[in-house]
Parts: sequence; C-alpha cells; structure tokens
Amino acid sequence: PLDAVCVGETMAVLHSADPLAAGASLTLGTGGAESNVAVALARLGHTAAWVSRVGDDPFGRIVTDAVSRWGVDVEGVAVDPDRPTGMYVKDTAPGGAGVLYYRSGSAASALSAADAERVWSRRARLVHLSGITPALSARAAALVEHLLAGRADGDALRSFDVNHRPALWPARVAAPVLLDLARRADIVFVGRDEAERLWGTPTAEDVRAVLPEVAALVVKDAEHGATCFSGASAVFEPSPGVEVVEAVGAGDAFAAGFLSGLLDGLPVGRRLRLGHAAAGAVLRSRGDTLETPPGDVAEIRSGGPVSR
Ligand code: KDG
Repeated sequence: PLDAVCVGETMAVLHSADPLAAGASLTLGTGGAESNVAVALARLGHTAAWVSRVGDDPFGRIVTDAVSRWGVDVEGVAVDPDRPTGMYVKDTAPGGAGVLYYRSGSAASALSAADAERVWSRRARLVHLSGITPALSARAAALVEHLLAGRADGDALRSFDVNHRPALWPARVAAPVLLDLARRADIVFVGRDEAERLWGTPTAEDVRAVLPEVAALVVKDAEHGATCFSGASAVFEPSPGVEVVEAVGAGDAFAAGFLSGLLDGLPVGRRLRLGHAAAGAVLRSRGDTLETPPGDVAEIRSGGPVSR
C-alpha cells in the first residue's frame, strides 16, 4: 500500500515578481494545498498519490506532469473534457493584490462522492484532505464528508488541514462546516489565528476544547511554535527562527513533515520538529512546494534532542 493519498484541487499558478501591471511578466507554476502535501511527502521519502480532476487543457497537463515529476502517483487524476483547470495569480510583492483565484467552475470543483472510488483504490495508509475542497462546490463538500465518514479500526487514517480560505467563503459560513469536518478526522492541522477567526478560540487550549475527540490535533502558532494535543497530553515545539521570503505553501509542508514523522512512528516532539523543518524550507523559498528536503531532516529523525 501507499503511505498517503492527498485529495484536492491543484491549479496553474501565475506568479508575478513585481506588482501586477500591464506588460508585467508572469511565471507559470503549479499550486495546490493537497498536492503540495503529496509532493513534500514524496520528497521526504514516502509513497504518495494525488487524486483530483483537471481540465483537458495545457494547464491540466502541466500541473499533472509537475506533480508526477516530483515523485507522486497521479493515476487517480481524472481529466474532465468540459471544464477548465483552475488557476490563480500570486501577486505577493509588497503592494501587490495577494492571491487571486480563477477557479469557479473548474474541473476540480466537480469533484464528488463518485471520485471516492479512485481514492480508496490507492489503498493508502492515510488520506489527507483540506477545508479548501468543501469550499469549491456542494458536491466537492460531499466528497470530503464521504471520505471522513464511518471510520472503522484498520481503515486508513484521515488527516484534515482546516485551511480556511476567506476568498472562497467567509468565516461565518465556513466555521460550522469546517468544525464538523475536523471533528471526524484523526489528525487535524489548524492555525491558532485561523481558529480564532473561525471559532472564536484565542488559545491552543481553547481550540482543543472545541475539538476534544481528535486523536492528534495540531495547533500552529506561526513564529511561536506548534502544539500537538493527543488524549490528555499536549506537546509544544517552538518554531525555529526563519527569514521569510514567501509564506505560501508553508502550512502544507508543515503538515507533510508532521505526517512523515507519524508514518514513521516517531514521537510527537519529533513529528512537530519535522513539520517546522519542512515549513522553514518553504518559507525561505519563493516556491510553494518543498522541492528539496531541508538538511536537518535526518538528524531530527534519528533523534536529536527533543522535548518528548
Ligand atoms: O497552501 C497553499 C495553497 O493556498 C495554494 O497552493 C493555493 O491551494 C491553494 C488554495 O486553494 O488556496
């Protein structure tokens, strides 16, 4: 079996190094939260698949080829002849417009419970999902619900990154949906500020209080550190100081680092340190994807000093 299957939309990315203006040059890349996790897991030495839908267009082929070249199984990516591949523009230079989406009606917005079969056919130990997919359409939301439903012993673990995207749905609409989905997962990732915006929970402990059943709840507090709650225990690992070049994709790399440690059965402190190390590598780069694993991965795995 594969280690992980990651499900969700991946888009063509147009990146502008300077604020957008007529005549600006755009560089074409690939971006999607869940495929970023698959790529990072593959770069960290795991077997990972990505399941999604893309359009029958150059962008669909470009993103699928890119994810595949990074070492991810893309057999579960369906091509939709009737809908385009989604796209986003990263205008993240100072004074820029931030992230602009061109994705409504995209091929991936037609993901539905009918795609679940392609997920299960990958027979992975872990299924990774995010709160972006339920924002794409009602049927994409139904797929996420379906994949999180009815866990039995011995089933694949379900991992869920809350990933609230305010540009897709406002907090007041997203909050109850994301809370309900997170409650059904085994592993949940959420930012402290993100949780506060959604659920009005200012501290990591407050987040735990609204998600008490999750087997591994990871609350990330940006440059301060991250806490993993499991049962009655809470393990905090401070973030290493990082010179941030561009933050997009860092959360995905964090999730992949943590999941890598979990798949390898490492103690919680080391899972968190792998998360920080992987996120740090993406924070220091302009790209969204962990292309080269950071140098300290081997040391963290083999047990440098950790708190637990
Ligand atoms: O986490 C990085 C993602 O935000 C980026 O790749 C774009 O998937 C994306 C999204 O939907 O925001």
